[in-house]
Amino acid sequence: MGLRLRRGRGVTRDIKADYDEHAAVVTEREQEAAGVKAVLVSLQRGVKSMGPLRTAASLIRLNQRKGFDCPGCAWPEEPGGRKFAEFCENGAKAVAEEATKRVVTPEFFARHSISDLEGRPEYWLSQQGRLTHPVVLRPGDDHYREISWPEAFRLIAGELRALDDPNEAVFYTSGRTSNEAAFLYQLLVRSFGTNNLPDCSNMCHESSGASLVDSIGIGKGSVTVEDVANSDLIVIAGQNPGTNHPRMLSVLEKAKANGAKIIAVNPLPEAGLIRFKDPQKVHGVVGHGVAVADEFVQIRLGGDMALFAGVARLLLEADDRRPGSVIDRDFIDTYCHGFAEYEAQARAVDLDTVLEATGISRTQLERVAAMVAESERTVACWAMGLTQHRHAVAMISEISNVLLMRGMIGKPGAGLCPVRGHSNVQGDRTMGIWEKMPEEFLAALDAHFGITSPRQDGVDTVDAIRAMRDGRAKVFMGMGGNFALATPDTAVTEAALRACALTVQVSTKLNRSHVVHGRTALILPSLGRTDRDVQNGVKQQVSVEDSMSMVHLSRGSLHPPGEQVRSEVAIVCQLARELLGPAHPVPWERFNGDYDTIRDAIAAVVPGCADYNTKVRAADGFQLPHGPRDSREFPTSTGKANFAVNPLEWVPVPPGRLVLQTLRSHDQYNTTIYGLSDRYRGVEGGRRVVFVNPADIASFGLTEGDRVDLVSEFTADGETEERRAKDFRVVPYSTPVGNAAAYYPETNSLVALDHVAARSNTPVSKAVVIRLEPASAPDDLVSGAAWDE
Ligand SMILES: Nc1nc2c(c(=O)[nH]1)N[C@H]1C(S)=C(S)[C@@H](COP(=O)(O)OP(=O)(O)OC[C@H]3O[C@@H](n4cnc5c(=O)[nH]c(N)nc54)[C@H](O)[C@@H]3O)O[C@H]1N2
Ligand SMILES: Nc1nc2c(c(=O)[nH]1)N[C@H]1C(S)=C(S)[C@@H](COP(=O)(O)OP(=O)(O)OC[C@H]3O[C@@H](n4cnc5c(=O)[nH]c(N)nc54)[C@H](O)[C@@H]3O)O[C@H]1N2
Ligand SMILES: [Mo]
Repeated sequence: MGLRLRRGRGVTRDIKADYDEHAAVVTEREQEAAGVKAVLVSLQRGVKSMGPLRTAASLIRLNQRKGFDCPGCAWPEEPGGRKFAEFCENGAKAVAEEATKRVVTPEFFARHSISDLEGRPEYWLSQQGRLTHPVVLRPGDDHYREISWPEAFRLIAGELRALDDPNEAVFYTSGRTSNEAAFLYQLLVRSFGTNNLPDCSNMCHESSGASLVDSIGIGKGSVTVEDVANSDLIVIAGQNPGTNHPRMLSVLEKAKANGAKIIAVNPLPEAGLIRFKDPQKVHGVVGHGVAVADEFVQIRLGGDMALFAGVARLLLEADDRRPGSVIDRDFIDTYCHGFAEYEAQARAVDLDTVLEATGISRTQLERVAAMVAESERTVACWAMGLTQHRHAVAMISEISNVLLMRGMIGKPGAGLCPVRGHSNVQGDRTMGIWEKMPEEFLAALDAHFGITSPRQDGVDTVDAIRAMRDGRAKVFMGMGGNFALATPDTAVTEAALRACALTVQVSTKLNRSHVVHGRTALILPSLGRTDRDVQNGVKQQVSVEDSMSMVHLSRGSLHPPGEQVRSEVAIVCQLARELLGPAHPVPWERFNGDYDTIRDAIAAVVPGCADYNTKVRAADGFQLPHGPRDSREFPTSTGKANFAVNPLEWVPVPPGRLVLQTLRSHDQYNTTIYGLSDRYRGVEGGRRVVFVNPADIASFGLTEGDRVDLVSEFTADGETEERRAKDFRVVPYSTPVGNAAAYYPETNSLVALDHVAARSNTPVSKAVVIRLEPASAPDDLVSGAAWDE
């Protein structure tokens, strides 16, 4: 088998295996991210779905000061003079997906019954185009049919009023919703009488929030883009920026040009971490790109807590040798709480355990510790590779511990940087989309509007599924997103949604959540980020917050896909009016007609948003206050930054088993599959692949290209449950022995609903114990059987 392995820099492939029909072809994997090819791919995709004029009109305005915010990721735009093309290949794909000229009309639903749509893969569903009309599926009917907006609102209000208790309804939000729509949506839900506001964040950075609130008192990152660019050491753990945050690569390149070193901590040698070509720079186009990572730590899944605990011990020992050279005692004495206890634990960390948990060598551990010790300005970035573990919250706290020891919070060029996913997921939280908003927020909301918000905590995503499964919740409404497919335990979630009396999806595109429906189901078509939003004859703008707490305006400019498509703000206001009646104290009509009035209310209620309308109109918007970052003030229970003391946890691999992570390919946006090309990993034409270390393939008696079922094993209360995902192709890959990887959402069915992170309740999507069995019949509803470009 012509497979060459090079440790540290990943696998170099010279295999070209031609698999049969519904399959993936493994080609040369690309070692460099971005570059000219990325620009070409984005233009091709744009012209294919939008046509040349819409492509030019949209990409010119993407992330520009007078344009719209990219619906891709939450990485900030660079302040000051923005570059002409402030977007990336995957941002352009996200725009092409939304701005497509294809449409899904009532005639489409007349042609395609639910039974027909149920058999269609997710990829096919999303390719049908933008939703243009509100449609309803009545009990017993097999087709969605057109319904007028007023009738749709009456139907929802009727079902909601018929509930015994407002807590029998669940109101989900995905992270693309604007600040204005999010603020009004939570206001509607709380006016109705429940805090049941689960969101995608529950499956995403909830662990970061839970950890950071305890450590530094605020659940948001403590750095700006300038800090990252001016740091001298950047740790990137559990994140694949080349695919998921490509614009971050230009900032990393800038930091490197300023002399920064980069440590990449990842089980996989991801292309963006190894090399990057900035298409905006000539040398990026013609040269060989910049080697991003100076140190690639190929860690075992879930080993990061041990890595940072090991580093902490080595830092303390280095400081013993040269007192005062490593540990920032002034910072610790002035600003921190709990160091003595933490120090005692860190000194006792067993380094052999660290090497076993991480799978790295003693010399590499020492190199990493030395880099951390020598740095004067350290930034630590992370994403789903850390948040979706059972011990995610403690793992992230261990990173904060190391940065606190070195005084790296609230100092230019240094700090904590959870890199958010959805473009406005952070803003939605700021606006009150959370099942347990603090009393301060609820009290301000009540005082401003004269309502009484409920005080009982609501359900998060996992608890919402349990509530629907057990008949405690009967109405589901989704403000964007794809609840059926993004959540864990697909069979359980689907049954839970089907048990509802009513499911309502506010969506731009068709997805699985429209097919997996309650007794009655509604699809309400909404405008997206790129669309022009006109109310009362006046063009409206919305605002969003990025991963670094910068708030700014976004103005869509494209012609909407149909006359009937309404903005999320309008949908919320009109539903509220119907549900809550004309006597309700909130001025819903006024909000609907002029978004400036919503921003005035946000200014009165949301902390840090005073004078919102003015500040958000500044050229680059404004930055929300952040005590630790701005003035080393830590609003925690102790009033200081807290060292966290947690028992060391990691993820051992049971004999004969693999630990599987579920992750994104280069050609998808969460559950939306753009295409079947995971270019950087060298997989083309299919998605049902499982990446396995060649030594494991050999030890299981398998060979490359074999077809297997993935059978997950989850043990709770002494009982082991099994779940099966059928027919995956084995691909040899540079992943640690015992660790495997496969794509989300094809593998969500393997994640047990009860397998969640301690304290954040986030599904454990990055450590699923599986065994491989010979493949049974295929069962592929996500990516489809064949790829016919
Ligand atoms: N194009 C595109 N952009 C996106 C998205 C998309 O789907 N497509 N999704 C958006 C969203 S909502 C989010 S949250 C982000 C997600 O951004 P990422 O977090 O980058 O997404 P994943 O694909 O889940 O990748 C997880 C990475 O962590 C590594 N990893 C897994 N387990 C571990 C571990 O235990 N330790 C360490 N150190 N590393 C580990 C994996 O190998 C992989 O590189 O991207 C956002 N941007
Ligand atoms: N196994 C596994 N599961 C995971 C993850 C993982 O890594 N592994 N990652 C988790 C993470 S990080 C996240 S964030 C969640 C994502 O969960 P979601 O946010 O629920 O899922 P998306 O796939 O992003 O939602 C896509 C749908 O949103 C709708 N949409 C797009 N834009 C708009 C808009 O502007 N307005 C409205 N109203 N609708 C819009 C479209 O109809 C589209 O079909 O999945 C989680 N699930
Ligand atoms: Mo996410």
